[in-house]
Amino acid sequence: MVRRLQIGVLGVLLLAGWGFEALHAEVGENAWLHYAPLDSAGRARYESLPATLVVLGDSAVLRAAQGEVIRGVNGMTGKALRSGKRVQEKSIVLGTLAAIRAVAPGLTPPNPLGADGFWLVTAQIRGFDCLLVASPTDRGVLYGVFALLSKMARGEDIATLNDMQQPHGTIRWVDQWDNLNGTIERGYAGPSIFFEKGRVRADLTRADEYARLLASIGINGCTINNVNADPRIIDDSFLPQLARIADVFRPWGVQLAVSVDLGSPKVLGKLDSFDPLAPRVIEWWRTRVDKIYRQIPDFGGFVVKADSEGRSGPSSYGRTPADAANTIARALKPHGGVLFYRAFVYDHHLDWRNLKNDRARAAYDIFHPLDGKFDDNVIIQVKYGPIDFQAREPVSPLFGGLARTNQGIELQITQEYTGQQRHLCFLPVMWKEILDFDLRVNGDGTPVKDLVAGKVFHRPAGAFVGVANVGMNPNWLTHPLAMANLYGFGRLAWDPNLTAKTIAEEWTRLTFGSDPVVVKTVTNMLLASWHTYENYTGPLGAQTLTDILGSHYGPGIESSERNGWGQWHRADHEGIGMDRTVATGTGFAGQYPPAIRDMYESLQATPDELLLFFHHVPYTYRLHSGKTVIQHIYDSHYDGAEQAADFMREWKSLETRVPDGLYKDVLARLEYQAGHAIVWRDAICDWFLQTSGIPDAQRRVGNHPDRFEAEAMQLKGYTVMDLAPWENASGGKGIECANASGCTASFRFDHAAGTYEMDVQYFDQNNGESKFRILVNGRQVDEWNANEHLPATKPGGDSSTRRRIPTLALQPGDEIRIEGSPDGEEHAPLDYVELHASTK
Ligand code: GCW
Repeated sequence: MVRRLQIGVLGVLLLAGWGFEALHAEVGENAWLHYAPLDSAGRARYESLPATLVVLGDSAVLRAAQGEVIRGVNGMTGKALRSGKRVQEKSIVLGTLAAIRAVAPGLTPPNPLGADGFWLVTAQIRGFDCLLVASPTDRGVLYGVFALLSKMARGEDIATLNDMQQPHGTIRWVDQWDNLNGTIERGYAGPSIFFEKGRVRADLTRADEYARLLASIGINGCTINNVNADPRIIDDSFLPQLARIADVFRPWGVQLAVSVDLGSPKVLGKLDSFDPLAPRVIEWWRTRVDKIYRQIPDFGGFVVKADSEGRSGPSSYGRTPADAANTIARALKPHGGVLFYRAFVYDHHLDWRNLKNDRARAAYDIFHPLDGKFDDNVIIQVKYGPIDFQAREPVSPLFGGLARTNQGIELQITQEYTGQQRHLCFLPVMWKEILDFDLRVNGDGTPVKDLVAGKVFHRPAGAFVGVANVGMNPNWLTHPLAMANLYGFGRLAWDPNLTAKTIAEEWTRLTFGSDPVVVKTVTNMLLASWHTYENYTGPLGAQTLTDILGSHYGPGIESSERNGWGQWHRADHEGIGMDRTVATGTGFAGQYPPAIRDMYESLQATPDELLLFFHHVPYTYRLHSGKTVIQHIYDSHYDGAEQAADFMREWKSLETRVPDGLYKDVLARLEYQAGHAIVWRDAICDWFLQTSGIPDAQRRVGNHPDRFEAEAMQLKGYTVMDLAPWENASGGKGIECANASGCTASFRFDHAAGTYEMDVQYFDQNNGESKFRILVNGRQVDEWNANEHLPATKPGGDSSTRRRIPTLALQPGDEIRIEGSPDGEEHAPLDYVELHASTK
């Protein structure tokens, strides 16, 4: 049946010159769906692609698929496809298997296909060579179309095709944490694409474009509002507005879902209770859900966050999560809806003095005893680790603790704890480690990817959920390279057996074109970036040592200690780490199946990268690597900061190979990251040096011969300030200017004559736009405004920013003067200047 399409090589010469166009791709709204003109070789490869597109059947989804083929082929090859209803010549044919069987009775896929799966095949229909995109469902046809266009955009040969793909799991959703007022919790890319001022936006263009992007990577559902849910989302007045979003999602096969507040029957329904077992409450949910389905017949379901971080929950009535989940699930059941109940339930008022207390235990302690008590349309949504989206955590033991309950994994695309899209951090590398981790539930062979797809325990459902939080920013996630995370989430939800490298290469090709130098460089940067980020932000599984009580962005090492939130690392003068063993600690390790429990229970068997998650050890403890813990902390932070600087160098090698605007945009972000990585490095190294009293064997920590501290300069108007926490400024101090007319800080250069690279470390708050000028012997060499929107209203680790002057000729005795002009609440704050002999 499978035939080779006659793809000719005509026109190679005619088409030369298209390659240049391909260079002008940009990221923007189209993300990885540019369909930029192919280069001459690419166009030649698809020269004899059929000129006719036949769609068998009619539906909104098939029309979207048809439109996409026309758009894609036109964009890439310049050809305008003719549309037809019957195969009367060589054609591209889209249709369900049933429709295809009607025109070509013998044509069946080699293996059975499930819903959403597709078959791309070259075959003859009525004697004509055809390229078929077939699936049991319209949505599968749409997925097949995107797969075909992706192959073309990446220059794959499609002359002979016989490619069957079936998604690993049935439910592949993204969650958005959008608030009705248009803000997004932990969103770093501008306001909501769905809501504005308490209502659904009048213009849903971006929602439509988003659904298209999601469909292109196989995502079939989207929960549009914050899990910290506003009850009004399912109010009568809101339902027609939700229906409008469902209308723009529908052609792309994306089901609409919303997060609901468990207290809704009381807050919205004005009942005297929200007890999930009270008959009037049960009835309230039933009626509410019926109303929703009357307006949105293909509504996907609800997500519930309850008894967590101040949200109301069944515990108020002595009821269990299963009681609450089932009540709502039973209302959804007749309509085919599902209920996601989040396992992120924990007490944030834990007593930190009790060494047996452990937040990591909460999910398993609460949900494992309820295994088997949840209805079949409930899915327990489990964050990948037992704490909270840290850059390094072990996998949640709950994945192994639900055998008679549906479960899904929750991954975080929005980089809450991984640099907030200001730092490059390609997460599929981490996600792969999690998904491939074998929990050995019944002996070997139970990796997380199979548990959460329902394959191990033969569950009716399983799910991959990614918290995306895209916003109105044209690049969706702001940092152009962060889009690789959204792409990678979808690809892994579809096929968790793909490698991170394959995903990185695919995304790079689709986004930047196929220049091998670009593909190799960007892929390498992506693949290195998570380890790099981990290296400079948190050691050996002790979690991201960030400001846990505020922004979750810059360093804040002690903020996690001595409070009820339970993200303790327990570092003191002697050692660091949380003892989570059964033998002497919190017992968390005992929640894993025996083989895994034994590994984590043993100090020797625990892998270095998770050592401090499971054990409290002295700083002098020797790792498998041979290094002591303290030296590892120093080295990894220096390595991480170096690697971040390397990203900049690598990107610079692409200057002539990527579009100029995009080149500059990414370069500026990488420059910022390299500077902020040093802030992280120094904060963590200085803090551990002071706390442990053990010096760095390489004498780097606390020793900065090229640094000129602002507080040691000659100050006019500027005053010295102490920073809290102290480690977030070099030497614990900085300077600030309270004079509206400005201040100066100056010093005499006393190193050897030469050309230098000068870094000015200042604090860029979001409540003012100070101005800085740099003068050498009275001559201005640089000036800038501190106008970034960092999550900070005061000088500290979130606001600390580097300005680099790449080349500066200096002689001993030169006067270097910094003039700072404050603005608003920002007092032109400065930390230090560093001068390195220029390598240029
Ligand atoms: O990590 C925490 C975030 C909260 C979030 C919560 C959750 C939506 O800091 O902003 O709330 O997790 O996942 O529920």
